[in-house]
Amino acid sequence: MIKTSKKLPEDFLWGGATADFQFEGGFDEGGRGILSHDYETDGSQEHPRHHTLQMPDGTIITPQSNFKDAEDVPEEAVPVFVKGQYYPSHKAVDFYHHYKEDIKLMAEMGFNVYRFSICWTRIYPTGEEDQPNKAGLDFYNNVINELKKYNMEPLITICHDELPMNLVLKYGGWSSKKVVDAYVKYAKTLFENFGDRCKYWLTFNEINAIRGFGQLGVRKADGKERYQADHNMFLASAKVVKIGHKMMPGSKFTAMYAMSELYPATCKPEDMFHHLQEHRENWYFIDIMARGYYPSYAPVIWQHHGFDKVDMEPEDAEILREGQLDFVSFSYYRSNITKDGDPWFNIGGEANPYLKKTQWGWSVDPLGLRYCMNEIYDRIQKPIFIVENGLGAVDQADENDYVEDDYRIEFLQEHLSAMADAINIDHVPCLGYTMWGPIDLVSLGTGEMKKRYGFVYVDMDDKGHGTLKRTPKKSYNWMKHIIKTNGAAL
Ligand code: BGP
Repeated sequence: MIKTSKKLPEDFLWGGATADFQFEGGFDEGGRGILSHDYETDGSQEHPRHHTLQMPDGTIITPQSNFKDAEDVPEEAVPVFVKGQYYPSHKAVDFYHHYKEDIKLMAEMGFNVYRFSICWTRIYPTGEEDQPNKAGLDFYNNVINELKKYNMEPLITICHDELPMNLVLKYGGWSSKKVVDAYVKYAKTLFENFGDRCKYWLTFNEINAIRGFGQLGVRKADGKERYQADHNMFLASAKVVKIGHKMMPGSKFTAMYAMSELYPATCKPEDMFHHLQEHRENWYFIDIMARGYYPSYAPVIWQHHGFDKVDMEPEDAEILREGQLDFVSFSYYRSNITKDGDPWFNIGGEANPYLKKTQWGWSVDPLGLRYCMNEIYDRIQKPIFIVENGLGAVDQADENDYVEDDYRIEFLQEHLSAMADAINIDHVPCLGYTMWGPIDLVSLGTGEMKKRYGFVYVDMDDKGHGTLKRTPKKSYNWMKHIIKTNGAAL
């Protein structure tokens, strides 16, 4: 068989992706306001949200010890900081003070794109000020200028699962149209200040996957409340896309979806049909935002979640139509399985007997990446962009902080090859690839440092101790070579 070339198109964008609260630190510097993520206190995944809370009489309560589920938390409890407790988002790996060094490391690897999120509360500390915070604008201006120095294209996530805490406490997050207005004002400020140098914009991270923080800030949203909040986010995104196109001719917009590829457990027709329905839980978001209207199957989903319809204003359809995305971006870490008779939500990838698993039980499925690239493009017919992918692993550093991460090289080799096949053999137009966490950062799911993704090791532990020294891993030079050959060496 002839070996198909893995060489990618000349203008392919190679890079990495980060989120502000997992990377920046400096949480109380430069006038930054309090963010919903600042209250996440531990790595327990058993409880939807991990805030330490305070009752109006001053009593401190913690969801971990007092409540089975976020719904059981009294409405009047508000999140508080507890002195001496370590909060990962406060320090993270301190990109705030290391951005020059970090961007240089990325540039030396050959990156020509860097996806990062802007921290909403650095720009508007409460979300409600009339004027933006100058120190916040200065910080991101410096970051963008530094990227431009190395000819790296910024890909900006406007909102990565976060909200200014003030908007959470005052309005209940995305349940309120006030938050839509606050987001539009915030995005316009970004376009005014950075639009001359930034072409690629991403309105929301993993919009189909967020619950709680991302929508309501401190409480898990479900049923109609959740879908109503999603509707407000769709409107917010569409409004901003329209404004952005006008303010920045040639700008390109996307939103980002969590795309675990889904497989039916068997070829039993009932499993297949169940798979179709469950798959639509993801398509719902992509279809609405990329095609600009609610799909015909939407009522099936609503009814499944216990309500008849999402409330909409007469003008909403037009807003969605005018604010369609230019390309579709997604994260891909694993595949999962659906099965008739199991709850609506899919069962984990660990159930797939054909696949290896990561240390966190995530299935390793490179062909699933090629499959979903094809699937998205077949459906939407707009270019795609893989904006997150990678292997979270426990890295063992030697006395010089050097990590021989052959397992990461193997993971990337397989996934990048699958991506190249989707582009070269299947003719899927793909703008680029940004590996998640190119420099080690705090894990979103576990809140820990020990789950690392990077090409660069950062000396920092789960409790916030470490020198923050950056040391390239073995995968750093491997990736550098792949980028240098534009994929041909895969
Ligand atoms: C995605 C998020 C990222 C990120 C990544 C890896 O869902 O957009 O913020 O952290 O997943 O997940 P984790 O950190 O849990 O391994």
